[in-house]
Amino acid sequence: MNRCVTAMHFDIFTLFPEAFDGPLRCSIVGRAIDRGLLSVGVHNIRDYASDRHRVCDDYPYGGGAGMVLKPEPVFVAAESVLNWSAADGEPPCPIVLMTPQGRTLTQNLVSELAESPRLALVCGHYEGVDERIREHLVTDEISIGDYVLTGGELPALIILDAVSRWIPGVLGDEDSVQEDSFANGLIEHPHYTRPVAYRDWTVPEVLRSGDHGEIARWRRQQSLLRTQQRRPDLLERISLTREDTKLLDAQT
Ligand code: 9D3
Repeated sequence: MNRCVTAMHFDIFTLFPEAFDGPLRCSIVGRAIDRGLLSVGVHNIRDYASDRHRVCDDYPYGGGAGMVLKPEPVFVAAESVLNWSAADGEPPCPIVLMTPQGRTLTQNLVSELAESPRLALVCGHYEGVDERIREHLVTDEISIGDYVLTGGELPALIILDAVSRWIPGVLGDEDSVQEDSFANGLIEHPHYTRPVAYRDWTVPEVLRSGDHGEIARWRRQQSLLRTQQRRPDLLERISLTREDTKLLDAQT
């Protein structure tokens, strides 16, 4: 499957750079940065505004509610950080605009983004961005789902988080990125750890049997059943083996 060959670099363009301070220091992403597998430049769009008050938004032509992100600071920020000019044509890496009108993020799209060694993410934070940013600067527009947020900062962090998992060495176990839910089109089986009995609730016998064939079958069956119950849409998109059909039928 698609995975990138080396470390990755992200450039994030935002009016709220402080939104990235905490998340980039935590957990797996924080460790990936410490280990040099991932590097992130967080760029304040406001630093690239040319007027005295460094204004980045303005009223919409034609009227209406809300403010619109001005083109100039965004173009100047992206062009200087990427060391490129929009007049030259193709940018050196994908420039992704975070917007509710974009393609919905999926694990497939994440794995495609992970093929690029460098990604630029532009976060809007107003009712909209000037259309010329879409037409002449960005190469992709992505939404993280059908709900309304206050800006593109959390969506950018979500893309960074999901893509980071595809960088070799970021996850402890190199195979887990492939094994994960959605990679095989099913949701996960239940997990248990010690103690074997918590209050009155015990761990299923099969998981303690030591019979790895039986355990794999049980887990597959649980994945199939859960997917059927909770995400029938996922089940329709994969082809079940005869064994899968048997496991599903055995339960009903
Ligand atoms: C009235 C039209 N609104 C769109 C639903 C305007 C609007 C509201 C909120 C425009 C931008 C925003 C802020 N959201 C994002 O920038 C955003 C977002 C989101 O709200 N949901 C899912 N994915 C994303 S990516 C960026």
